[in-house]
Amino acid sequence: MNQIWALLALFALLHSSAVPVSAGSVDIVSDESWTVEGSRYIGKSVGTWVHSAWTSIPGAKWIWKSTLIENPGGEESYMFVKEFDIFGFPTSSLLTVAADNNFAIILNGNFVAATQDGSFGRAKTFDLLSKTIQGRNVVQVIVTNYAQGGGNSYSNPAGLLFKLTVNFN
Ligand SMILES: [Ca+2]
Repeated sequence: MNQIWALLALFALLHSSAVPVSAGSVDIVSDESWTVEGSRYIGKSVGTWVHSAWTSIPGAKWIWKSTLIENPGGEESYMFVKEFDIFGFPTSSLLTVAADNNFAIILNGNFVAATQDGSFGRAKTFDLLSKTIQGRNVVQVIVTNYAQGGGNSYSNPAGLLFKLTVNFN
């Protein structure tokens, strides 16, 4: 009989101390942990030189393939890739993003948005809830820097600034 009570007590203890599934929030930001892919290149993102006309997003860094761009006189594109995990069911997913010059965004294989007019002076926001999933997510951002004839790394810089805030249950 004592053994039964001991088992019941143990069960109650285990039950009460079980870790509950808790709601949370996570920020996915541009930083040095992203992968950068080009037509003949793959590497890690780096913090890039920041132009005074560029906007800012708290917690996010302007990133590029290199600190100073290598080809300011020609148009070039790189794809920035980040994998992240959401440990619950997403209840909101809000993206704030800016780029010099243009971006196209794909989340989990789904097209999100693209700009044609540049967006480095003011960030744009997008609701990504319908494309954000529980578990592993992959975001890809293709950024194109326009050519500037006679330009240099300071007159024609390039960068991506990104912050996705996901709330989950
Ligand atoms: Ca530029």
